Amino acid sequence: LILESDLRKGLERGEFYLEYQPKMSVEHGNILGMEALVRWNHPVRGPVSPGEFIPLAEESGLIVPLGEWVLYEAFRQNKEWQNKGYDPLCMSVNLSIRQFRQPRLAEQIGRMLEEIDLDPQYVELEITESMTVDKDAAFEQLKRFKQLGLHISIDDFGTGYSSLHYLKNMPIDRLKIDRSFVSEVMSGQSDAAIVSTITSMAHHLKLKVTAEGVENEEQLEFLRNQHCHEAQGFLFSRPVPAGQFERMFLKKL
Ligand code: G
Ligand code: G
Ligand code: NA
Ligand code: MN
Repeated sequence: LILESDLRKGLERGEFYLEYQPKMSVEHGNILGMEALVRWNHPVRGPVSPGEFIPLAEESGLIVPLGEWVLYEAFRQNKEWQNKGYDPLCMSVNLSIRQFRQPRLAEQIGRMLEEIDLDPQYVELEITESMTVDKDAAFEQLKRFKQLGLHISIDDFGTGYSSLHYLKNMPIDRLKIDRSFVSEVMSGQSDAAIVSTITSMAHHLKLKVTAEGVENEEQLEFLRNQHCHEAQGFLFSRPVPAGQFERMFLKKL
């Protein structure tokens, strides 16, 4: 059993680190960006999955300092890669609901970007549909993010509290089709229909679209036929630590 005190100590002792998963062009196969994913290596328990510790961090409120660390580390790493002369890429960072509800989050992100001297066009924030339930507050927050120059995507699209209303009204840039639909795209008729419909809707709404959880060539071919821009998944790579990501995917200009 993971306890709140383990999480707190883990943060103090620097037991967290980030892994990165590439986001690839469906048409050309080149890298378009990456998603940062938090990892915890507990000194006694070993690796603890985020599926376990993120909910606990949410409940205890520790997600706020943990999420701040994640944002800072993702920005810092992205800037380090740019300073090394690699072709600059946009890095996605997941936000949790508790973080998203902090009215001062945008201001805080703005300060981090200034301190690190990272151009906001190289940052994408991933939110989920459930965060837009409180429409007015979500709209205000997203507007602040857009004013900073950040990109915004809706993660796990299609699994949450789905209202098409916010697609019309919220200032978002991208839909990320949940991997549960993508994984069944060759076997389930309804999943194929859902993926192609989301992709086509995104095009009509002038939103970008990413398919998550792409694991084989057949799924990629399906996405290519649907003119889906971007794909992410084990076909290209699992999330990997920074050094490995750099060797595998980053190219000098
Ligand atoms: O990477 P993995 O499949 O183990 O992630 C499991 C879950 O944890 C996913 O839902 C993912 O979005 C979430 N997650 C990973 N990193 C972060 C993070 O930095 N912040 C938040 N809020 N969630 C994350
Ligand atoms: O909820 P979110 O979409 O942020 O979760 C991202 C997580 O999904 C990553 O941490 C990663 O472990 C997992 N993931 C990424 N690609 C694949 C894939 O191709 N197949 C499966 N099963 N999981 C994946
Ligand atoms: Na995500
Ligand atoms: Mn996702």
